[in-house]
Amino acid sequence: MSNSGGSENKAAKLVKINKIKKAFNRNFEIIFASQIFNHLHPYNMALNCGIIGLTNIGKTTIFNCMSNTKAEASNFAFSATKSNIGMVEVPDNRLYEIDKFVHTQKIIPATVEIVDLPGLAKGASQGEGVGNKFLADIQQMDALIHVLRCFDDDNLAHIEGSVDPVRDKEIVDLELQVRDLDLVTRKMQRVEKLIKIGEKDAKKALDVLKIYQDHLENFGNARNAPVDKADTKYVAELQLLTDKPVIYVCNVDEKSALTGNKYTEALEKSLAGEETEIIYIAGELEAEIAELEDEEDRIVFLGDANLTEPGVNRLIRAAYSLLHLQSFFTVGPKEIRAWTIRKGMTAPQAAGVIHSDLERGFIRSEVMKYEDFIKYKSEQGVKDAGKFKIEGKNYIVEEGDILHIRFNV
Ligand SMILES: Nc1nc2c(ncn2[C@@H]2O[C@H](COP(=O)(O)OP(=O)(O)O)[C@@H](O)[C@H]2O)c(=O)[nH]1
Ligand SMILES: [Mg+2]
Repeated sequence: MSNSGGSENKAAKLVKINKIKKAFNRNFEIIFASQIFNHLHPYNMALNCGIIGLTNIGKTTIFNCMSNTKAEASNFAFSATKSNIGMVEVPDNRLYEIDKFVHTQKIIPATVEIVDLPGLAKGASQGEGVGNKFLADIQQMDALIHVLRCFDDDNLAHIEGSVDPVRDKEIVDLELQVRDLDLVTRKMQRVEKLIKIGEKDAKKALDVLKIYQDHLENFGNARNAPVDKADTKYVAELQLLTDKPVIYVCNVDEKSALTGNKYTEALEKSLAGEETEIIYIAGELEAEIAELEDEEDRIVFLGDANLTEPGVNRLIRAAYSLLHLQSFFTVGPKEIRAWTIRKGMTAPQAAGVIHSDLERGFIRSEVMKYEDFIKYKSEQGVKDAGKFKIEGKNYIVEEGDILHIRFNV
């Protein structure tokens, strides 16, 4: 990862970090019972994705486009002190494709929870704005959408005085890194005591924690720390903020919706080598389009920007996938519905998402692949082609499976 660390020497960096650390006279080790419950409960799909970024860069604007709710977008620093929460429908054309052959009464898409968090300014950790609450709120998120301002607008002041997404990202990251560093350092102190009393895994734990400590001190995010996957278990319970999966969203001007611009280029360069997703969204344009009542008007406006669908649709799907969620379908004359499961769930577990009775009394599952259903146009067609499968308790459900659960209670 590229950051300002390259030009500063380590001593100067530490002074900077220690200065900020002093401002952190708080105990961050609050563990949210509800979140632990969420992660332990296998069928609770109430995972959420939080929108983070500096203040005044278009977070609420983009949230409103995603959720079609009307949270207040305003250009006052620190105006938003509470989060907006929306259950957002996951756009999925396949539901409508299936409907062409089944003609149902109701189409029900999957949903994912998106949270528009209050904005952050540099030094928020030192009492400005809503910094402390910001960090506590991020703690509760399962994944992050980091929005960056990549548009010019002379009428809209930037809180740092100029448009520079790379700098903005580093400002936000630093706040999170300082808090993570604090947690890692405290854990190291605890582990050192365990080494003294001869606990057998403690030495290894300390070595791994040291890698995280060095990495964070060098402005790295925990998710990119150079440790083996198996060793990430030593920090798992800390729920580090910079370890959460992230998507970057460049809020661009209308002209750059498809191609990006000099700002998105700079950001991409700084992220080179990181496995991450970057999505361009023309926030203001999409907000205007979302206001239009008429579907055809929307298509015309999107077409003018060379878009075939709103950028937020791509963003919602990316967030869904970032949370390791996927959909299976149930299809009938009353409803065609997308259900949310975690990747890797078995057929009975997936059935349990519909209703616990279906899991308890699970006998078997009839499975059609979405592509086969579209190709052969009906259940009978799929059967005739020999593609209709009967699967038992151990079947791992795949993305886009059309399931019919046979059960008996
Ligand atoms: N020119 C321009 N202005 C935008 C864009 N996105 C948001 N804004 C404006 O920026 C201001 C702050 O937006 P808001 O969504 O409240 O930012 P937040 O503080 O990050 O939630 C509002 O006046 C928006 O109308 C954009 O893409 N282009
Ligand atoms: Mg806002």
